[in-house]
Amino acid sequence: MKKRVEVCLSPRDFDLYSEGFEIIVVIDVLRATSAICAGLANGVKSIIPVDSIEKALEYKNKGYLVGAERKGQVVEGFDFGNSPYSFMDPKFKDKEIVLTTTNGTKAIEISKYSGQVIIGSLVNLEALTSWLIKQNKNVLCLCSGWQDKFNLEDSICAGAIADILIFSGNFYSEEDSTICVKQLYKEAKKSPFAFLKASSHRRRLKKLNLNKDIKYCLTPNQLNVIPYLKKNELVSLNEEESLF
Ligand code: 3SL
Repeated sequence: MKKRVEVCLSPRDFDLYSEGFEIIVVIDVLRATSAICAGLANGVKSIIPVDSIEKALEYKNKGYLVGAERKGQVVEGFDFGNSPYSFMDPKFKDKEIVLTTTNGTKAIEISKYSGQVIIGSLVNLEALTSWLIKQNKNVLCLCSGWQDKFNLEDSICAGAIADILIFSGNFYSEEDSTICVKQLYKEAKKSPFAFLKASSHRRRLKKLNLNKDIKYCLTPNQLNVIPYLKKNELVSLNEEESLF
């Protein structure tokens, strides 16, 4: 029997979609889920996502390396922010680090009680979709958006996941949100970077001189990593491991 894949366009709508999905793919292409993939692919042991600066501070006071981003910038007093390049720093190798971001870590927090959280982005699109096709589970893609608003980059990534899963023949969808993002992805597929030129978050990050991060995050299929939430930590799934 075919499984279902659907897309929730904003964390604000999550309650409308959250039932009946064993897997929740949290997507925050610019930049949280791309940074998480980059970190785990480059040897970070685990990443503890937290949804507030207060919780992040508690970890910092216990001696953890803690990243904190709000509105695209590193929060004063923290070790790093949300750039995928910070996560590639050899000093993070084999470390358990903590991260809080404006939207991505909040989306992880709200979804963790509804299904197995998996981290998705354009950078791990191929690895992620090949794995999802093999699981035989209902999949919900949750777009982190920007402060509860729809955004283009998470939507095209969700569209790509839904499109690839449905094309495999093992999945179907029913929701208009899923049809809509599949169409967007078809428009964006040739060059996500060019397609997103006018998007609000690309403009926001460009103003902060983060073009290098944008290029990295919008380049599909660079990493063979599938981060998943294990208790309260994001870790990389290894090939022999089965989650269900
Ligand atoms: O909202 C988030 O979680 C971040 O990814 C936003 S930013 O790209 O770091 O500005």
